[in-house]
Amino acid sequence: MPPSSAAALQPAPTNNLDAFWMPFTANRQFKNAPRLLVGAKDMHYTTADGRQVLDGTAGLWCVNAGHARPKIVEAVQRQVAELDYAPAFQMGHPKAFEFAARLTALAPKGLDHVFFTNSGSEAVDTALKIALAYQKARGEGGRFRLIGRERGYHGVGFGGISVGGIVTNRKTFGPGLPGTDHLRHTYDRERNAWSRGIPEHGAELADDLERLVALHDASTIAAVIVEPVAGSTGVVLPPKGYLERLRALCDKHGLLLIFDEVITGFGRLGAPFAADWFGVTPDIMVTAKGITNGVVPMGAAFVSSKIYDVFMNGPEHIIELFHGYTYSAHPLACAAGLATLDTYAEEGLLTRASEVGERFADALHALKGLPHVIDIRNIGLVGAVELEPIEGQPTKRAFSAFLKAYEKGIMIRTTGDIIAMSPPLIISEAQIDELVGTLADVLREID
Ligand code: PXG
Repeated sequence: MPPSSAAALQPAPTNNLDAFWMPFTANRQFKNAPRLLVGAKDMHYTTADGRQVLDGTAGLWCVNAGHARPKIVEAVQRQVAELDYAPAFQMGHPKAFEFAARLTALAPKGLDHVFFTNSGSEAVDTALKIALAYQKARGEGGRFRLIGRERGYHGVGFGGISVGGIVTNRKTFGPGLPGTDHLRHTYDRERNAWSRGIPEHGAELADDLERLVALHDASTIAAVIVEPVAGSTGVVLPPKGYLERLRALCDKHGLLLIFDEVITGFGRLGAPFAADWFGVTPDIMVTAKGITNGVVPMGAAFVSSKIYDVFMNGPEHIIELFHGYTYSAHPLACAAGLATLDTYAEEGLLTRASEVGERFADALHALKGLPHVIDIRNIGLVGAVELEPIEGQPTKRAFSAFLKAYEKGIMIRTTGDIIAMSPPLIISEAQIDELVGTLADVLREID
């Protein structure tokens, strides 16, 4: 064996941080002062230096039932020994069908079919492709446009960044998907600052869709995709009546409405899905994250029968939709997902955010008046604290808050100069106070 191959078989030294190009991370900053997590249980992470850190973000908005929950751990362990993989195309395994049936029983009425993916980004792509294929299949192939919204986040695939509305995620990657356009975002600090729950003003922003219809003509538009509550851009809430109005306009113009519920799905707001919370049902619902409690990667696009039935035509041996992934409905993900649904049901977690949401809101809004804070908003177990940026150095203040918070034993997320919190749905009232109380100390200490 040549010496170079022998060297490649040696275990890498644990202090080699160079090879891993970390996602959405300031790599050089991290590698100079690493923050390594080595364990997790319920509401806490254990760091490499042996500290406990309270998880204020459910990982990345995904560990809704908390960490290392026994049922889920055991289900995955059992599954890997029983059936590790089954081909996803032209073959099936029982848990995929069981999980899809359980999910559609939980989903808002009418969303009766599930297409499995491995991430939110793939679920977004799947939803957009199904929307285009549906319009073509029903003889409306001229409808090729996809409408997103400013400040929307729909993952990082080319479809998702094209309908997404975050400039840093778009500006370096060329023109993206042709035929996309964007509604105006719904953040209006002037009228809605310090909103508790859903903001009062701005339902008329949904009428922006009429502007795009007037510009492009409805006959060229396939679908509109929005997050019911935008998470990644700092918790942007829909004003009262906005989603209802958007639904009505989509119906009026024959456009499909897609809700991206990657963050809002599985109990984050206090109902199983945001569609339930708002009483507005989309034609397609995109999910991921909480679908498996973050334990095994998975995403899913829920689709109405109106859409599915259009495809179930023609000769029976022909594949109806040329789309799918090697790991669609992976056995480990399905096992994790089924155990996750059991855990959610047994502990009432999908409605728990509505029970502790008031306590969370009280704690958060008490931060008003602390240094740098210019807005606070919340819904269910999601909260955002917006800071005044340091002049000429946007994002720096919030990032300092993130570092200081980690030092003090809480995990928060920042985007721009906004601090977001979305703790596991098992958080206790005392832990809410600890999380927000520690954040208050952080805000007093940073520049
Ligand atoms: N849609 C929405 C609404 C999301 O929030 C995705 C799609 C993409 O999912 P995947 O699984 O491909 O990452 C997301 C992901 C944050 C943060 O801190 C948010 C996400 C991911 C990582 C961090 O705001 N959202």
